[in-house]
Amino acid sequence: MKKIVTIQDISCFGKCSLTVALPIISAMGIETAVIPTAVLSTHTGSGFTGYTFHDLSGDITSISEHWKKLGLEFDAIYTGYLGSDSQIQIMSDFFDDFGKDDNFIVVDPVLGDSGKLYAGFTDKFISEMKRLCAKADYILPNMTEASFLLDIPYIENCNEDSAKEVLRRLTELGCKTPILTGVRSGELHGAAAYDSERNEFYFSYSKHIDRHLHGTGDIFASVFTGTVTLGKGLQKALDMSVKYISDCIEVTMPCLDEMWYGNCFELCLDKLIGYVKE
Ligand code: PXL
Repeated sequence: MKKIVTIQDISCFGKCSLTVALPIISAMGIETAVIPTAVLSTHTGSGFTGYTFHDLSGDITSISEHWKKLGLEFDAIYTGYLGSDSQIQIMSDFFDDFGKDDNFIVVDPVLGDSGKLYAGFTDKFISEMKRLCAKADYILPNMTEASFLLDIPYIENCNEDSAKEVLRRLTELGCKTPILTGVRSGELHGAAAYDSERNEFYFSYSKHIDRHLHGTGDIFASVFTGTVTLGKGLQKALDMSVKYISDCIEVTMPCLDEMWYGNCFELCLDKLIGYVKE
């Protein structure tokens, strides 16, 4: 069995980060080890106020020390939401300890959405995140995150030409294969990737639905990491992630009143399992 370790927070309620990554990667038939970076009562996105935040930085280091003694190895290391500047340094050390020639690192540089930073993030955090991106094989920013990583204005409707330009600039951070989500082509919405070693661009789209659903980026990153871990290649990884996101949005739209804080991703896990078998 393939084995991924994913390192991000547990938002106890709100369907994002570990409560999304764990079921999705497991459904893809991949063993999922986790290191929780923090425990929050809810996610910090719009709609929730007064959330609790318990930092687990000390535990990350002791878990990693124990794993080193056990000699554990992973096919992929995938980080998501990180809670502080120092956690980024801890991740960087973790990459040094567990990164190998035959595994790969995915950094989802969770910073914000819809042109805005998430609560609590600072300029220092952004510059630390840039340094973490340099150590990754794949980074998966949305347009908001790309604009903060590159110090460029947020592009509301990013077309293919702009996406190519943003992707080229993202490689200057030091990551050879950046992926940009939230790319638009006419009535379509999707993602683009750039393999800078081959100088090739990849695109994948589905129907655009004009509604932001929280946790979508975490679903994308989980499916993408799982698909690459299964050895299916970059185009297939984009296609499966975009298709599954579209399935999730479609099942969530009829129950938005109840489901304003996340996606009903559980209702279409069967489709994802089908895509893995294709
Ligand atoms: O979905 C990204 C995410 C993960 N974890 C926490 C968040 C967010 C986005 O707001 O607040 C705690």
